[in-house]
Amino acid sequence: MNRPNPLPDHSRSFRTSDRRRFLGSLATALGAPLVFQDLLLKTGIFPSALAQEALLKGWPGKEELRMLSDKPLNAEATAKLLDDEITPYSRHFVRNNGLIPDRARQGTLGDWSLTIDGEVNESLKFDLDALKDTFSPHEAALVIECGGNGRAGYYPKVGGNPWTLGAVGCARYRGVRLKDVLRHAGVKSSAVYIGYYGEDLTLSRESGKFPISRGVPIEKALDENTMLAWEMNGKPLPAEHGFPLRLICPGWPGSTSGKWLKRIQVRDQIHDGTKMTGTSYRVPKHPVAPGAKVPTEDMQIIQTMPVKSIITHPETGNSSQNGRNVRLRGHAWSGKGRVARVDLSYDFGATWTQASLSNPVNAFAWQRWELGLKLPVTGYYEIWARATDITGGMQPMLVPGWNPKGYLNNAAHRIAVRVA
Ligand SMILES: Nc1nc2c(c(=O)[nH]1)N[C@H]1C(S)=C(S)[C@@H](COP(=O)(O)O)O[C@H]1N2
Ligand SMILES: [Mo]
Repeated sequence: MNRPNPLPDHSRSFRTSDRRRFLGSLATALGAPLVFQDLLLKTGIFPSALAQEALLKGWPGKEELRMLSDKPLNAEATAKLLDDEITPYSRHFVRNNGLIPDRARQGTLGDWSLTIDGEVNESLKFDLDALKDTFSPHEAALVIECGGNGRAGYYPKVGGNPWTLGAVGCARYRGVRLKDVLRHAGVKSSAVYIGYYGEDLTLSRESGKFPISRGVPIEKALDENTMLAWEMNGKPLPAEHGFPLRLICPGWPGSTSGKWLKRIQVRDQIHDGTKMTGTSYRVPKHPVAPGAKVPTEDMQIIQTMPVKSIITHPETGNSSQNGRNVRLRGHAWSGKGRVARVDLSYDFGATWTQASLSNPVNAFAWQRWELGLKLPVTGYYEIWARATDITGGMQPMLVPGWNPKGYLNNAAHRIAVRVA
């Protein structure tokens, strides 16, 4: 049986700063090396005094995030940190499968180029200036959400990073449309899929191996919202997010948005790169019992991400500042297109009130929702938010269908509020 998603859970608000203080005092009490019991903190280079130090301080520039591991770097936001319309760099989650390339760390282009090859009339190579000069610029605010966001809610537990709800962000990107670049090379009628190749190294630095190499069907690659980006929030793409160039396939699992891009291969068959096969980014074709072993041939590639929303204010566990009047806000998004409505409940789903919902600034940006609720009496409340998209897709209240890798948990977000 699936259990309800764990929540108004106050251990969730056990913040990085608290953990640091706790670990700090523990380290002082026991002396290094400290053996971590905390499953949420795992690292490739542990135990070592330096690594402990790095973890306790947080990732430079992203100290507010909850760090799941530092090698590879994996870090997520809390709901409160996602309150901005446009997620700043410091609050945007990071999901790496391998090591950040030296070129990105140094922020120097050197001999970098992007190759387009495969099922095209002419293979092409661009440096960054050539990309900027050849195609018209494209700018958009786009949600990137990891397919495993919410994984920690599945029971029985599944392997992989235990993301809660912060492996999502909506930043503003500048670059070019992928379709313009592909059309320039001339897409052959044999093209069915693209595969990306990045410059990141596997954890063991094996040459010729890629930590991840995924892609999308050619129709998605040619969609007007799919882009190659060299800027995030008005600055060159940061090291962690794919400097100098990344792919963004909005509405699809974050894993399709290749970072540190070097090559896009246009293919006459589905891509077979690292993490395209087996159980990676795949879910059962038919519903399975929790904990079931699913044969590979019964798994299918995840396409669009489901409708979802988050309550970014107030923070769970807080007391209302305004007596029985509580102002709530957050964001909603869907890989299927626009969100049509967001409803909130303070009585465990017995009644619902529709929130006001703004239009997205562009396709695949998240949408702000807001609602003022007057709670009937003082006391403790759970507040639930549930989004519905234009296809009629609606968030489930409980954790949806279990799957072997714990993808696509779009259960409604619930917070606790105390009214004095
Ligand atoms: N080259 C490369 N691209 C990658 C990855 C990676 O490890 N290497 N991780 C993918 C995954 S699983 C996700 S969810 C997104 C995360 O993007 P972000 O770190 O900018 O938030 O990048 C994707 N692109
Ligand atoms: Mo991901």
